[in-house]
Amino acid sequence: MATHQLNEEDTKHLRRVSADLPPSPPDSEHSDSEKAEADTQQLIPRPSHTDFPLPPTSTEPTAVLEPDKKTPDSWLPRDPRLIRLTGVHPFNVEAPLSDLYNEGFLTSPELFYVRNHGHVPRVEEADIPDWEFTVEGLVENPLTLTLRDLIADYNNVTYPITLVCAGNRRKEQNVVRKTKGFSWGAAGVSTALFTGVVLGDVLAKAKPMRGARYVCMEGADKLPNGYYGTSVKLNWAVDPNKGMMLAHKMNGEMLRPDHGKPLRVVIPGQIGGRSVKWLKRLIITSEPSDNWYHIYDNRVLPTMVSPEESANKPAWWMDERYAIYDLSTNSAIAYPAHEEQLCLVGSEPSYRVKGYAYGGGGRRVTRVELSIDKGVTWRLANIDYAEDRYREAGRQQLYGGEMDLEWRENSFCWCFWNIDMTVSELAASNDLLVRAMDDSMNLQPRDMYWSVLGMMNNPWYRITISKENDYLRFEHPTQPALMPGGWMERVKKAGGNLTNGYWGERIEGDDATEPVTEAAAEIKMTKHGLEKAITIDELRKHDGEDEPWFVVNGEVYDGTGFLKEHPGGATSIFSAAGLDSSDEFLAIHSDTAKTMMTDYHIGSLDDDGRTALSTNDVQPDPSAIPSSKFLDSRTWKRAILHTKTKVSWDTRIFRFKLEHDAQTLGLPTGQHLMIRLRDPVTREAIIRSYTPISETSQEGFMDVLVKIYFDTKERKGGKMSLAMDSLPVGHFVEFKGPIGKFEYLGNGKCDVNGKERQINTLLMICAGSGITPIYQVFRAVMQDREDKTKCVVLDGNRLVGDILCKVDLDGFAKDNEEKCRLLYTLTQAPGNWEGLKGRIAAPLLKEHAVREGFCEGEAMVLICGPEALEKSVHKALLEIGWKDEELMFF
Ligand SMILES: Nc1nc2c(c(=O)[nH]1)N[C@H]1C(S)=C(S)[C@@H](COP(=O)(O)O)O[C@H]1N2
Ligand SMILES: [Mo]
Repeated sequence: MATHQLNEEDTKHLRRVSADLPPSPPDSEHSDSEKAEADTQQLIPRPSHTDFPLPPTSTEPTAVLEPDKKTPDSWLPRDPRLIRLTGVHPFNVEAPLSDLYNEGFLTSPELFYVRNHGHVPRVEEADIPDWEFTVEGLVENPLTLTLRDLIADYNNVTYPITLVCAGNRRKEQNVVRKTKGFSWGAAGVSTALFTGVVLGDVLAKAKPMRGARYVCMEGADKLPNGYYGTSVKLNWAVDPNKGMMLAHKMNGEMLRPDHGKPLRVVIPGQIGGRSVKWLKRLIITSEPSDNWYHIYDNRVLPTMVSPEESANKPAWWMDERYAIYDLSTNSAIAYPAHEEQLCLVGSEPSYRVKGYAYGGGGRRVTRVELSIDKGVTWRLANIDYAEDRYREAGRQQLYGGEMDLEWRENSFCWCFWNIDMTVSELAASNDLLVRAMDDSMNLQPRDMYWSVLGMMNNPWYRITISKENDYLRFEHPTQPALMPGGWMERVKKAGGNLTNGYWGERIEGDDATEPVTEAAAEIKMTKHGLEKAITIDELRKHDGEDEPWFVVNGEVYDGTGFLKEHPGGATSIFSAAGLDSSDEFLAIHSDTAKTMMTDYHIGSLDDDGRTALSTNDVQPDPSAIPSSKFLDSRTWKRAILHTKTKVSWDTRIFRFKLEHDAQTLGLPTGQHLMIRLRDPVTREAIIRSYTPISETSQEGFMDVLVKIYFDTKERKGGKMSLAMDSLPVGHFVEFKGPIGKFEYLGNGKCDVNGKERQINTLLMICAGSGITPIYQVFRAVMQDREDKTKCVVLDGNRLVGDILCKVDLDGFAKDNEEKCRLLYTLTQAPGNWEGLKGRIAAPLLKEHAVREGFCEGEAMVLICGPEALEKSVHKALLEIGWKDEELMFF
């Protein structure tokens, strides 16, 4: 431990004499993986003192990619090879597994996986030396340091460190049962040489006080739930063996923006989520971080806790026992690659199987084993620990930091392994399995431990082998993101139970019925026995109003049959035609609606079609001339949150900027739009429909009035409204529309589900925020002097203060006494209240929603409120004598 502590003299000397090595050596060695093989295959002489891996040749991307142009990261060039795991934004990516492995032990920054919870904070070149961060909390000597001070006043060190996202290999969990996390393949792992200052040295300067136990860290990225932050234990942070550092360089160059430029924490051996990027604050505390992302991210809850249970009981998240720190032992096969083919005729007699492995908490991988008989017998693979070569190199200067791993026993990097197998034994087997063990004998399990966030997935990595004519074909378990492929999906589709202990295969002699799995509990929306493959071209022929087809979870449905009955109106089906509408469909529909889908199921989209659709989730061509109307019924469009105005304690007006100043929203009066937000951590889509309150002719922006349903002791708050409330200004939201089966055309003319109708009276019944669609129509009638339509508004609320848009409503009513009656009713009316009292129910309706006096079709009732209210109003109105055709529920 003492060996790494250099005395003053030493460091001064080192700093003076040592020049930085160049970022990449001239035409550097052969790829590291090749070298790994050479090392382990034969006895080779001890490497010379500088024979440790240096970074592969790297080219910093210079072009901003098309998809990024419409996001807050539109200034940031990136590598197009990276696979996007969460649509376009935020940027969460992994390299194709073969590309990652081919890079060798060190990964170039442009291919290094990225996990961003939101936009990337931007720092100007000139401001980098002045980047400030603080050390505060339970310290005797609080510090505010600039990056310049940090680099100049402290010793700099350089170490190779592997970072791994806790979600690495999560796609496998998602295939078994959907978790709340997005689908990482097996390339959520990368290694670099990090240069920076030992965290303990900075903490020592700040002098933690008695009682201090945790180091909380916070980044500069403001997210919907605050700045990203988390914590680790203080006693780890001050332990030189743990290697924690504040890094400013990666592979010898300044950190790239996606990786925390200009300063990040690097916590070796632990899940990547603890390594806070764009570091602004270190806060020393007596308790673990209370940051939202510390609590609701990076945990492995017990396997029986379902997504619903975890959402309903926050206590599961608060339990620090389920927080994860050290990585779990893991390994994966890189070669054979997914869909690699091996020709049986004329090929080499043996094949070299290769891959990576890593341990957690600095524990070394001590064995990697492979099986070709389903885990009955195992063979030892050769392991190459490139990290050892840095150890053997002794003390070196590298990239302006001291590199000295000789004294440190920990292994903080991945290792590469390989094993030769004969082609004939591969041909005789159905699968190839790998597992690793560390020096605490932690062995990767056979079975998956499923959990709500799908983290730390590390069962044996299995690839299947199938024989096709003269070829062997290999399949990995999954493909990252929404990309189809992999044996897991295939087995699941064929009805196999992936959790039966045999990877979903039927075992001979086992004719017991399959255990009931969670998947079986999902509502079946497909037609039994229907096996029809549909191509993307066939689907695209049905993207109009004639026989609209749409896709949910890869299955194709014909919407023609329910154009008339669909509660969302025919437009919502037309707008899904030819597209993948899984998100919207699943978010909005009830189990009953889902069951009805079997009747409309007409086939399954083939694999090429699925790929084509899944990569379709990009924004429309940004070079196209922006249209005069913002809304597009067929694609989600983004608008940036411009301002938030607090109207009352629980109501806000959100103003969104449209694409350009002359653009209007494009929402017909009486119609709605859908808003889509993604839960910043779980990436789960939340979709609700709203009616903006800004005028339809408004240019450049729109206003949406939202009532926030906060959590109370009795019940959970509203997912959507809480997510909206926590949105930072500058963040985008997605919109799609218009939807709805009612449109007010003016002068009493209405369009109801495609049919025009002439009325002379509108009765409008609403409660709470149900006023917003009503308000649109009401305002249109009131503002038009020519429009003689009579309006009666019955608006129910609890307190006077709860009445939304009251000033505007009153203003319109006052100017239009001849055609308008505005009735408010309160359930908790104050003493001096002159309006109606009581809830909107039969007695009130009998008095104010009289049917008598109207001829057939002369009047319409528009109703908008909570479901329970709509139901009771419906019943009461029918009793009063209204007909269903005269009622319109929003
Ligand atoms: N400030 C900040 N730090 C962050 C994150 C983030 O979104 N914001 N993501 C974390 C997660 S979950 C991981 S896995 C790593 C990823 O580091 P990388 O993007 O450099 O690979 O950064 C961590 N640090
Ligand atoms: Mo992560």
